[in-house]
Amino acid sequence: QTLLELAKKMPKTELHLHIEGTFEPEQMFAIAQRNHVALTYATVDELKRAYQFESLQDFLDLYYQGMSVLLHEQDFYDLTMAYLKRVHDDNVVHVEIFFDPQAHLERGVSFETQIKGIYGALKDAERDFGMTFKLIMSFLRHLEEKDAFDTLALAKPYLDWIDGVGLDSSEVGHPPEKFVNVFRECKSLGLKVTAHAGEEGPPAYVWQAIDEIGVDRIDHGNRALEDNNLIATIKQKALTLTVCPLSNLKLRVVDSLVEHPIRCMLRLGLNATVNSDDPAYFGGYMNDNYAALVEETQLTKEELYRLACNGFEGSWLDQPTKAKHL
Ligand code: ES4
Ligand code: ZN
Repeated sequence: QTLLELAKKMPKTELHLHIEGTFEPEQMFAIAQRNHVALTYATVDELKRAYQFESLQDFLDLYYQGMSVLLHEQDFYDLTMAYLKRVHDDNVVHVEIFFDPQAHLERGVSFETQIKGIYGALKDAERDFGMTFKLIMSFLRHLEEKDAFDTLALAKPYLDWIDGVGLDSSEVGHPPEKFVNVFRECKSLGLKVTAHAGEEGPPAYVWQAIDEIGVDRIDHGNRALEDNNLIATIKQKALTLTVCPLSNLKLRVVDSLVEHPIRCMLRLGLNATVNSDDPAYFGGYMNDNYAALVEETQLTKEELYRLACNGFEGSWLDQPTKAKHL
């Protein structure tokens, strides 16, 4: 069996996935039509041609536009279920997915509408596919900390459904320290904490995520490799990095997968994992990310196993459930 076959067949986790980033153009047009809302693009092809990004912000502009057709609980259910079905085929057995409540609240879509749709699909996938899941509410870092506190208040009735909180959107200019107080409150409520750091932002932002926020893991973390003390700290704390190869390529974080830092992270003893981030926009789901690594880098069988194992180890599953998957 080839490495590629092995990569496709092995059980995998997805720890860095924005549910709004799984919105495929075909489904986007279908939901736009049934909700009687207009998209800026006339056809699926025209929309797909716009998926050429020079930076994170380029992508985010389209990402917020795309999700604007999501209005009803059924829309959130359909979006989530389409994704879960798709990655069930990739043998993803555990998912930890982000949603961006503030991006929908500002359009008048209630917290309840969003979470009932998303959670409903997750529960159905658990029943039908044996998939396990965690749900992560992410704060938009381009907004103020006050807005994050308001969102947390809306989430209070649903804390049984929410396992953790994250921090995403435009990184540069919005350092983790901007959100220390709200993350402190989240931790006191028993929520796990993660943050996007070191995707475009400097090592200082990764330091803040660790020292000031006290994250349980780091989303991306690419630029942590610029600082040897930071590498040593991530290793000493055994923090998992949720790395997204095709995302990094599409958003020009790396020029090619040959120079992608993920193998370097493994060599340094860091707990790197493979994830798809926003698969509908970045050209691939879980197995596409693994396939690209196998084909473009000189990935070994040991590294392949290590990446998959790191996914289970870095997940927020309890030990018995992890063991059941392996
Ligand atoms: C995101 Cl790749 C990435 N980075 C930051 N925020 C995001 N939201 C959705 N995808
Ligand atoms: Zn992300």
